[in-house]
Amino acid sequence: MKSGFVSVVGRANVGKSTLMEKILGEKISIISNKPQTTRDEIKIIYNDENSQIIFLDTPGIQTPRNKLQEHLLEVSEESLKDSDIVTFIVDNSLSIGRLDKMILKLLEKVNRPKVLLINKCDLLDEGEIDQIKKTYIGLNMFDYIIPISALNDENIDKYIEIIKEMLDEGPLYYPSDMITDKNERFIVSEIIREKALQSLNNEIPHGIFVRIDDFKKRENKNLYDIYATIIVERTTHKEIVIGKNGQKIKTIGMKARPEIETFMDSKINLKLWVKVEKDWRKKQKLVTRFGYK
Ligand code: GDP
Ligand code: K
Ligand code: MG
Repeated sequence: MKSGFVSVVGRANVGKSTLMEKILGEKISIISNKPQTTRDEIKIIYNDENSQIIFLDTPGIQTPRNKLQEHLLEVSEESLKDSDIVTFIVDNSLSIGRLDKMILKLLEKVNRPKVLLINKCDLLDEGEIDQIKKTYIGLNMFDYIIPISALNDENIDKYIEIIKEMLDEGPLYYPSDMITDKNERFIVSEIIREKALQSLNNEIPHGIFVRIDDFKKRENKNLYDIYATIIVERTTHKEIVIGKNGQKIKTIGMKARPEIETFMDSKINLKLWVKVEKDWRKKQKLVTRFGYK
């Protein structure tokens, strides 16, 4: 039995969540066009007859500007140290950008085998892929460099094969039918948060948090009552999330409910509230209370 932990790092929007989703074939992490939607570390567990790979999907690394972002960077560093293999994902950019350089510096300190995935190769021609490959070969840091397209499921099987080859013999760390170590509440809150972000466009950049207040199955019924609160930073934001005549919050609920029903395989009665916690991201105490630590 081969098993072990593989951390997956890369700046926001290179396609980490898309890759994880493809590996599992199910919605586990959150996909969004906006950076920093994956706030918490999520373990994605891949199982087959003779291996178990635990992927650590980390939040997008950004230059820390506030307490929440500082915390995100710490999470990334921690999961690097905890893992047997490190995967660094970049996208189709032809040269190494500022944030990628920052991550490379972080990786230099980590004495683990490293795989580089060049994602979004569907947007590149052969010559461009070679050019990016050469740039990274020049760094002398990676044991393998694999061009992939997470979106089109290209070369992901090759990546899994290489990971299996590199891992040592090990135990079954988690029950083999477990797909993620995050509980249902967390995933439900992520679905609501994703729908809120989609419905709000850029009106409230990143300043929302979804708290599950109640999560109960009705006796003798395939029906859950789920009560959740969308927490915003400002009163003006609260008005935006509620919308004219409550239209916006209604839309968020309508989009989230069918997805939660699919995920839970059950009927859902979803009730949403909106509450202001002033500048919650700046206050470390609240960041901690909301479970980021
Ligand atoms: P993350 O922030 O690293 O988790 O990135 P996401 O998985 O959320 O992806 C960010 C955006 O890139 C989304 O719009 C994805 O659809 C897109 N994307 C991801 N992988 C690919 C790929 O292989 N090719 C292309 N063209 N787009 C991709
Ligand atoms: K994203
Ligand atoms: Mg993500």
